[in-house]
Amino acid sequence: TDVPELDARVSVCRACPRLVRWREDVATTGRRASFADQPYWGRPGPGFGDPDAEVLVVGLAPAANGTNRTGRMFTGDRSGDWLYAALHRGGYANQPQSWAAGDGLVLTNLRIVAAVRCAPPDNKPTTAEKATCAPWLDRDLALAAPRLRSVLALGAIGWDAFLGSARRSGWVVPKPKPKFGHGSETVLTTPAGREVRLVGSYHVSQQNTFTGKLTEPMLDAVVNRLGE
Ligand code: DU
Ligand code: SF4
Repeated sequence: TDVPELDARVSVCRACPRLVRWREDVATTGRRASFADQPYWGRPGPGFGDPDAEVLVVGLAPAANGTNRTGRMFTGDRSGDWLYAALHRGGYANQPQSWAAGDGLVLTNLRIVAAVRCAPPDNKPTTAEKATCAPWLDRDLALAAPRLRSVLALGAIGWDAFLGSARRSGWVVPKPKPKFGHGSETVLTTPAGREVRLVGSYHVSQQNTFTGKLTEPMLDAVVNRLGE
């Protein structure tokens, strides 16, 4: 399997009945009024970015009217406005905004994936759904591992998902389990002996950015750690 094939395969996954129903309900009868005239993707969000990336970003899950509408990670929602602006400032994105597929956005040396690939009700996947989706992250990790240098985990769910994936994949993970926080860092070792830096960031969701819990300088600081 290569990265494009993995993205194609995850795009048609139907393993979680509750999430399949939700993603399709939102896409058909549940569209946000301002997007009512648009087609919705209504499927899992595949990874997005540079298939040969040395940097991986691990998000939570697609937003119902964001990725679940546009089919691209963090595209067409407020979270994405923050994330892509920061990636542009950090030199990973050729433009600061992400409107929709076909907008010309190109990521260099960075790929974005998520802990759960289908939009969950209230942005809250269940424990069982996180476990069911984890093998997709494992496959991303396996494909990225030979080149991977650093990982940015957005929120505790992204952090835990990545650590779980690394452990299942035979990586050396520090004990006790590294604690998530904004700016938390730990170093993991792949089975081939490569060191990979994991950096934590508060999630770019509106509940953090609107309240000032996450500021642009805070986000820039963690993005800057990824290339060091
Ligand atoms: O506020 P919002 O941009 O509509 O995002 C809602 C929710 O989904 C928030 O918790 C961030 C998360 N999210 C994500 O993890 N990955 C994405 O691609 C888009 C949003
Ligand atoms: Fe498949 Fe993951 Fe979506 Fe569940 S959340 S249906 S495992 S892609």
